[in-house]
Amino acid sequence: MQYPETELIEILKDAGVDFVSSLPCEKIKGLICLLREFDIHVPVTREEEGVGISAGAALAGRRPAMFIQSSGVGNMLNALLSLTVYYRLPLAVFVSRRGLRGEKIKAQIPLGKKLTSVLRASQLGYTIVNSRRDFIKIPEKLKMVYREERPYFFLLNPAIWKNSFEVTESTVSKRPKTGDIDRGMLMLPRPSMRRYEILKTLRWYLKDKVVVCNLGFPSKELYHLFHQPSNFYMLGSMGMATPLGLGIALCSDKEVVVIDGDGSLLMNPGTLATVAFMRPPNLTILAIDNGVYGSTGCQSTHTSVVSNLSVVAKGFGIKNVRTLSTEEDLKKTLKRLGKGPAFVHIIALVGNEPLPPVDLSGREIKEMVKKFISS
Ligand SMILES: Cc1ncc(C[n+]2csc(CCOP(=O)(O)OP(=O)(O)O)c2C)c(N)n1
Repeated sequence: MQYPETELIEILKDAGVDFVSSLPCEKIKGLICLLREFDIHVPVTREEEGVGISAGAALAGRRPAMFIQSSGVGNMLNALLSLTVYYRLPLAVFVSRRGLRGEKIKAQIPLGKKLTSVLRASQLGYTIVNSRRDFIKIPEKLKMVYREERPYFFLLNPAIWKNSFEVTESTVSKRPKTGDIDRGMLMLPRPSMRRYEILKTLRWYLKDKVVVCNLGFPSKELYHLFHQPSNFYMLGSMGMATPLGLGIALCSDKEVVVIDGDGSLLMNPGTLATVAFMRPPNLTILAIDNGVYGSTGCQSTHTSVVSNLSVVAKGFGIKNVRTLSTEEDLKKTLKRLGKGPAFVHIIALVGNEPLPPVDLSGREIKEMVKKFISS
């Protein structure tokens, strides 16, 4: 029997979709894997960016579609209304719906629950696709998108993908396993540790500091390895770990360490310019760069192929930038890091430690960290 993913891709191809962009959600990792079948597939760094790129593609005569998580609808709204709607451009947006009943990640609920209200308030049309049987509704609506030149949403229930194929790390990650990594003229050291091993090494360094940790597996791993009341676990809000850490550092004398990821930094890289501009001496960013979106199926990020975050941080004006990949270098560097703001770029292997979610509520995390900051 055909997989739901292949069936959906065929519907899109039949409708003449010839330009796709995406930002992964764990629930649609199989679907994202198949997007390479399209003429052009652009993996974007932020959903809003995808709206702009799709608008350009539409101007050049293409039929664009996007694949994102429902949280990303929040990121794209302004561009969608002021660009796609205002200029009357077509865009089909396939949304992996989160925050429904049974959602394990509670931070998905506030926007997830309001998603249809947000779309209605913005006068954006949508079709709810709860099961594979609902695929029958899609072709007509797709025709309408390209005929009437307007955006339209397809809200995909996670239950659709129950009988999907397995996606493994090796099918999606592009980072070479051996040898130094060549990014044009810029060599990066060969990775030797996964995020989990890196976090293990950091125990002594993180102790009694405010630690803001990236969402998904990074927070699960930190919670499991080294929970302390000064750890702020991001449970959602991709791209907000460094801004949150910056805000704390600017308003407190505590040492603040952000554990961020390449995917999340690429979603909101401008924050590194703000860090450089504000120059908080008590802020250190540990950028664990495994070259993938680790928490959503290990799809490659641009750092695994072309982009170098050390150069980005320097270019934005951060002076104290270190690049490393071994346990020994990590320990040595952190012992003599000097004044912040500092950006420690740690090149890492792909891989997550299978662990349960952080079992603290947002409110518990807030109270715990607030108390520590004011102590
Ligand atoms: C706006 C938005 N889009 C997509 C997601 C889905 N998502 C959750 S974690 C994640 C990957 C984060 O990757 P990275 O920062 O590189 O960290 P890693 O897990 O690789 O350590 C993605 C894409 C999300 N939470 N929010």
